[in-house]
Amino acid sequence: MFRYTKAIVCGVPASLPEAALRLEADAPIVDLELARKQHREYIDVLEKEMGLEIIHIKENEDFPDCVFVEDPLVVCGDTALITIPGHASRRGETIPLKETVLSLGLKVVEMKPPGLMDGGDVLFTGREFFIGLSSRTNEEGIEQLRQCFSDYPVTPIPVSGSLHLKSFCSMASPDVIAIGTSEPAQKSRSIITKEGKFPYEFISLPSNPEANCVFANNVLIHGLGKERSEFDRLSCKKVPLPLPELNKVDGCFTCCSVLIP
Ligand code: CIR
Repeated sequence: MFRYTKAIVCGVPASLPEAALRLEADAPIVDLELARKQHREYIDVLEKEMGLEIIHIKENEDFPDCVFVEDPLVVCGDTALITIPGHASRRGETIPLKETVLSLGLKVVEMKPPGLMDGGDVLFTGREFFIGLSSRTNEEGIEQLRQCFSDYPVTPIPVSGSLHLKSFCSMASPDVIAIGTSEPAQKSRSIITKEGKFPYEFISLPSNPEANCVFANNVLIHGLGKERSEFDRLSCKKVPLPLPELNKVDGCFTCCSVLIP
């Protein structure tokens, strides 16, 4: 579980600060150079700490959100689901990702209209899927994911007040979910507990972005400062990074890579 060999990433386009989508119209402007530096540091950890081979897609200025590769592509086992991203401006991002997964020899399934899905809504626990029913992911998209990964249970979770399900929760270790303390996050926690098919432990984080971390190959990338202790009880190696500058346009750690077993 959570063993991977490769990570697909995409560069940060210069068009991002001006043109990336954002929930808050008056969000502070992204510092492009800082965002690129943090993105390189993140890729370094994927490569050097997690031992992943990096597959780098060149950024495309026509797609200001293209660094967020998690949304157009969901990979589980040997199958890649190319989604139809929920926002029309992001749909063309699927083209290079489809070419990439085909070249890796994965089985490729393409979502069909009226299905819509952003991978940021897809929480895979290693045993089952929880999927955010959000402004980007609809019931038809969830049904197509269910058919695509039919070996696993799929439980929808309504998401409001945040962009995606993983805007406030993510896997911190096998069977351990990091989750925010906001009201929507806590509602989701209760659905995971009541409707999930397997038991999980939870680690509560005071802010939603802090609850988004990446766990792979027994290494955890997270955004908590060194003085914080919430993840101390996990036995994996922990690598703190600054919370991404990209958070200003609703990006977080999971959204900047797609991991391939
Ligand atoms: C968007 O609104 O689509 C981007 N600005 C942010 C996407 C972040 N994706 C993710 O967390 N999976």
